[in-house]
Amino acid sequence: MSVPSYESRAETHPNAVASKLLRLMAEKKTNLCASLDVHSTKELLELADKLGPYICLVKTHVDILDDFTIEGTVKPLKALAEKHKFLIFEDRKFADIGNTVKLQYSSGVYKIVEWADITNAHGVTGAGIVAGLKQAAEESTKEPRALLMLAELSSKGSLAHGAYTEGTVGIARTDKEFVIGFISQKDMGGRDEGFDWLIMTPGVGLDDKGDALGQQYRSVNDVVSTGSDIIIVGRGLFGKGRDPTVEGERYRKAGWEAYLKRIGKN
Ligand code: 5BU
Repeated sequence: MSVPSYESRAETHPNAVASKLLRLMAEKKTNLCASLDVHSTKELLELADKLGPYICLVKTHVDILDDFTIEGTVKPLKALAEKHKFLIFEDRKFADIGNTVKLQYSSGVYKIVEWADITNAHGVTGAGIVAGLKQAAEESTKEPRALLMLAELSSKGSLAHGAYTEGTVGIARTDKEFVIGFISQKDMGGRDEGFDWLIMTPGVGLDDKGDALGQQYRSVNDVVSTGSDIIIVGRGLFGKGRDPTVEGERYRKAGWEAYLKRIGKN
């Protein structure tokens, strides 16, 4: 079964972040998200600048940074996002009751809601997590915001499968506008019910099979053929002394060719 193109999905998606993302993916011919897990703002910004032309999205874990500040980290990262046309996804993995995640999303040191186009949440605490995060977004910023639910994980022995995954998909159904899709390893359906969920997939690597701490890598072709819309790659782009410019173009090309095959244009 062929799948609609990114362009056509951009036209009809109910969430402005998802539309913008799908549009810039089509323009830049990339479905690559760079996962930049580094210790310093300097490394983060250097990687974002080098990888910028090849990516649609930068994924951050800002609590890894030793020197995070809004002025020093977020402002220049936002400027790079403008320069290269990519969006920002803070991989915060919220997992608490609605009232707590509302506070965690909007306050503290990171104030994620003020700068991250996209963030994500576990379904373990129930649908209140979506409502809490959405309230924070509505009360804190005029910018559009979007949420991904964590339906499946890439790591060995993950408990997120079967009934848990189905339950998480059920939570996503509670808000068609704010929840734009899933972190998962495969398509989660929904199209016949009018949902256009974006599937973003971590655990992607062309050279390694995994790491010593349970990460498992699948190839670009493999994840796109099972329904991934956006491939999330971290160490494959810059680990082990790799050149991010070379690897950025390599993963971009592999992701784009796999996408063309999936939509039946290749
Ligand atoms: P890597 O360097 O490509 O292994 O980094 C993968 C990133 O994706 C890293 O930031 C993880 O926190 C994130 N991740 C993951 O690897 N697997 C998952 O199932 C989820 C997130 Br959810």
